[in-house]
Amino acid sequence: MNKRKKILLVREDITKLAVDAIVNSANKSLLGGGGLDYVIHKKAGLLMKQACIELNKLKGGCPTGQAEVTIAGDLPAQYIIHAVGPRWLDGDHNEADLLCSTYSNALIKANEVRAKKVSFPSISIGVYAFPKQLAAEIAIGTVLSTLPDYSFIDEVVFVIKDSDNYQIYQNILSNLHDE
Ligand code: AR6
Repeated sequence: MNKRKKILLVREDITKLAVDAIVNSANKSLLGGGGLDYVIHKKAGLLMKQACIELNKLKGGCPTGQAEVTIAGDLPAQYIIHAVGPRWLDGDHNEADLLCSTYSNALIKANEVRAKKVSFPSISIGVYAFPKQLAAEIAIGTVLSTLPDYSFIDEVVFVIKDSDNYQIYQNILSNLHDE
């Protein structure tokens, strides 16, 4: 990968980060829900909510594996990329490919708004019950393999709230460094 590009791991609350774009674990309606989506909608406030309502009216929401972008409202970031990950069923419903697309499409949207620094949560591993190890491998693998394609993005930060999941990311990233 281009030496200027960085992938970082932090244990933080993603809503506190003053980066160019944070990614939200959204649902197809884009109108908010539980988990991180709830917190982001609550903290971002009415203008961001209004932008989601417009997208819902205009495009009928967002299909699984895709992403849409709005302003970040009252959050310190500039943009929110609302990415819709797959719900884990049994592994035979294209879940892995859909999660891969979710990360790629979120990066495409972030690059479109010329974001330099993009922060991702662990998409789909909460309410959508995706297995954590596989989700982390897909997240890191997709970002690593596609990051060189984006002209504006030069830093991706994985923002992990829970200690067990943080450990999973740390193990994968340190194994990569050892290779
Ligand atoms: N900062 C970073 N990560 C967080 C934060 C935070 N402030 N809060 C939670 N997480 P989830 P999903 C982590 O369930 O599985 C909603 O109803 C959390 O620990 O929010 O993609 C939507 O509307 C977990 O690891 O998203 C959808 O319907 C991760 O964020 C559905 O849930 C994602 O957990 C999406 O489910």
